[in-house]
This record gives sequence, structure tokens and C-alpha cells, in this order.
Amino acid sequence: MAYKVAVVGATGNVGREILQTLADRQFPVSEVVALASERSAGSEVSFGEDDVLKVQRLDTYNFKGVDIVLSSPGAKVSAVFSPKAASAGAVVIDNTSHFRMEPDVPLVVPEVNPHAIANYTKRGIIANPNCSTIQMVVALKPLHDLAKIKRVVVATYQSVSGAGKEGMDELFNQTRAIYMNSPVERRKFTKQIAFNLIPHIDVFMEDGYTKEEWKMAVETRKILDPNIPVTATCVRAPIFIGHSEAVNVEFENPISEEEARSALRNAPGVTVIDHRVDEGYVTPAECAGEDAVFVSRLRKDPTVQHGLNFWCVSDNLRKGAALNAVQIAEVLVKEHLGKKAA
Ligand code: 11C
Repeated sequence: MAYKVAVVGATGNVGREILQTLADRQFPVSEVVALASERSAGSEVSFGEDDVLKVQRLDTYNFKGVDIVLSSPGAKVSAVFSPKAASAGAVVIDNTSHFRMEPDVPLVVPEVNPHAIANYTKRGIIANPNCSTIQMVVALKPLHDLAKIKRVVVATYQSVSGAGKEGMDELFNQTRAIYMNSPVERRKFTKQIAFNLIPHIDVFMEDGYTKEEWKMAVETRKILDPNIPVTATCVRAPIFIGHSEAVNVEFENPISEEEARSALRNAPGVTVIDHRVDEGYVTPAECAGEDAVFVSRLRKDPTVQHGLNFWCVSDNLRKGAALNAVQIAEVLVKEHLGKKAA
């Protein structure tokens, strides 16, 4: 069985990564359609090593006959076009924040809550979580199964690709300007990002947290366990690809470093690289282009009864977005669409 797949937002960072991931993983496609705004229509995007797709206009596209839509055009565009595609009969895997917290839309990380995909029938939409949430819950899941998480405190160091191509261009241009003694221009970020850190991702909310910080808390509860309190500080860092997180976890039950390390080693999607020597840990520069969530610097937190600290790094465009979406599509066809067709 092969499926007609449409990629919405095909010219963006995540859209291009989705096309690459579909091809790399040999997703069973009968046809792939690349869709984007009128401005990008007519341009070309690669599908795997050999194929080139001409980008079509999203606003006039008829989704009839499309089986699966992988959508990452921005929340406002998804708000309009994901329901439109779903009512034409497609199952939409939506990578924006727009539908994530709606109760009848499953929010899925396949290593954590694949069973939730079954609820796609309610709206025809499955939401892909925020990148910083995805990598954290992949690492938290085996630890929660082992000793029941009581509380999570996390600080993130997020790459500029999370803010799209414009974010990457801004880091590049500002870095060059500083080296060339030229004026530093700012468009995308609220402060200079080159040689700096910005403790502000997404908009501020009434309680002083940013929406990125709020997303990490509410999405973790929806995906992993509704009773886990999460408090986050999200920081933009001058890195092109790869989000990093310093995670502190308090547990209800005893858990040793060895038990935690072994559970993480056996967990799907996790690679533990944790040697207490120079170079014995993973940094964001090393995770770009990789599928795994890397865990390093695992150690006891002696300030609470049952606590651990760890460092977690992953490619935000891949596991944080495109790969997770394609993995959802893989479960969807294997467990649901394929069975329906059979
Ligand atoms: C960032 N995490 O790094 C954001 C990007 O809710 O899907 C993804 C935003 C989202 O800026």
C-alpha cells in the first residue's frame, strides 16, 4: 500500500527536513506534493537524492485524494488549512502549536504515547509537539516508568533554527558583521543573538513565563502524565541546529544512577553517551543530522530525597520536528490506515 502525501510549508526548514526524512526512511508514497505560499509557488524542493518537486500554491490546492498531510507552515496558516485538508479526507500531522492542546486532537511522541494516535479519527488531525518538549519526554519516559516523576525543572539552550530560516540568517549575518566591524542588524530576535543568549522564546504570558516555557509544561503533561509539574526557562543560544536541555528531575520512588542509565540505554530513541572524562558527553554541534535524543552528564541530585540531573541534546529539526512527524505517519499507516485498507 502506498499513500499520496502532501507536505505543507515545503520550503521552510522543517518542510525540507520532512521531505528528506520521508525519502531517507522510504516512507511508502505513491505521490508527494510540495505546497507553500503563493510567494514560493513555482520554486523547487528536493525529495531525496534524485527527485525534485515543483512547489504548488497551498491556498488554491484541492486536498481531495490526499491520504496524509504533513503540515508545518506556521500556526495561523495551519489553523485554516489543516481542517480544510482533514475535511477533504486526509489525516493531517500538524507541526504547529495551533491544535496541540485541543482535547480531541492527539499530541504524540511515538516512543512515549503511540496509542494516542488512534484518536486521529475525531478531527482528522494529529499534533506534533514542540521540539523542546519532544526531546525531553523521550528521555523522561523510561525514568517515569521506573520511579514516577514528582517534578521537573528544566533550562533550555535552543538553536536559532527553531526560529526558522530567518533565525539562522540572523545569526550568520550578525556574526559576520561583528567580525567585519559592521553594524549589527536585528530583525527576528529581540536582542543580538551572535555571541549572546536571549532568555525569551515566543511571546510573554501573563504570569511572566514565555509561551515556549508554558508549552514545555502543558505538552509534557498531555503526552506523558497529567500530574507532572514542569517548570522551564527557555533560552535562545547562538547555535544553528540542536537544542540542549539541563534537566533536573525529582522522583516519588528511589532510583539509582545505574538503574536510570540502564533504563535510558534500553529506551527507544535514546542514546546514552556519558563518560566522566573530557569529550565524554554530546554537544549540539554533534547532534545535527542525527535521529537520537542524546543523554549525557547523568548524576544524582543530592539536594532532594530521590533526584537526578542530566543533559539532553537533539536535532530540533529532525527528532524535534520532521522525524517525529514521519514516525507518527509510520505508526498511522501500520496500525490504522493499512489495516483499514486490508
Ligand atoms: C523554537 N521550539 O525553538 C521553537 C520552535 O511551537 O512548534 C517550534 C515552535 C512550535 O523557537
